[in-house]
Amino acid sequence: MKSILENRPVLAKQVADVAEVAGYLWQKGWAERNGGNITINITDVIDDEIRNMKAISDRVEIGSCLPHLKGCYFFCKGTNKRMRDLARWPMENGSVIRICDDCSSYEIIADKPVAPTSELASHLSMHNYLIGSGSNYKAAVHTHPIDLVAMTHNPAFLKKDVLTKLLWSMIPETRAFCPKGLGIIPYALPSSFELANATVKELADYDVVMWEKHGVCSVGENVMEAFDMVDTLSKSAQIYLTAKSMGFEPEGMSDKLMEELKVAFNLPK
Ligand code: 2HA
Ligand code: ZN
Repeated sequence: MKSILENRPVLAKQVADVAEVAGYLWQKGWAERNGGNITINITDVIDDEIRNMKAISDRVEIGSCLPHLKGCYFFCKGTNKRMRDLARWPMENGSVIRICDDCSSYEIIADKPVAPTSELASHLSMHNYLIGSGSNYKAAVHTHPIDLVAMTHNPAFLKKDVLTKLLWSMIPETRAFCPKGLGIIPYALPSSFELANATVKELADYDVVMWEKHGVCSVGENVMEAFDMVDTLSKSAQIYLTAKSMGFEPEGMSDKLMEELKVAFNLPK
C-alpha cells in the first residue's frame, strides 16, 4: 500500500524531522522503552486527497471536547511504541489522525492503524490551546530527561521559577533560547486529564513545563524548536550537576548579568 508521504515532500520532511528528534531523544537516554511522545499539527499541509481519505480505524473518543481542533490533522507517535523505532520507521510507529467534526473524537487515516500516544489527552489539549490563543506553534514533545527529572525530586526546586532562575544562570544561552523558563506542574497521574489541564494552564506563561517526577513537555513552531529548548535546559542542568559533583555550589550568573542579557536580547521575562 502507498504511504501518505509519497509525492508529498513537505509532509514527508515534517515526519522526517519527528524521526530525527526521536533518534536524539533515544540517544540522550531520555526515552527508555516507550517513554515520551511527539505530536505535530500537520493541518497546513493537508490536501484534498487526504481530506477525502477513508478512516482505517473506528472513531475513538478523546474524552473531552476540543473546539479548535475540528478538522485538524496530526502525526502522532504510537502508544507503546519506542522512540528508537520511531526514528527508523516513523510510519510503522506513528500515524496520521483526523479530528472528527464533533471535536471530541478522532480516527486514524494513514499509514497503519497505530493507536496514538497514551498522552494524547494532554497533547491534543495543548494543540487546542495553542490554536485558540493564535499561536503558530505546531509541535509538542514529551520526554524524560534524566537531569531535569532528577531535579524535581528536590521540593525546593518545585517552587515557582526557582529552577528557571537556576538553569538560566548556568550559561547565557539558556535564557536566550528558552526565554520563558520552565513551568512546574505538581505530580499527576500520567495520561490523566488532570495532567492535561494543568499543562495547558501553564502554557500561558511557559513553552516548556516539567511534570514533577516524570518528564518535560515542550511546545514550539516545529519539532526541532521544541526539542532544542529541552536540550538547552538539560545542558544547564548538566553544568549544575557537574559543578556539584566537583564538590562546589556553582556561583551562577549574577542578577546584574542576567538583566544585561535580558535587555541585550530583548527577552520577555
Ligand atoms: O508514552 O512517557 O507519559 C509514554 C510516556 C507517558
Ligand atoms: Zn512520560
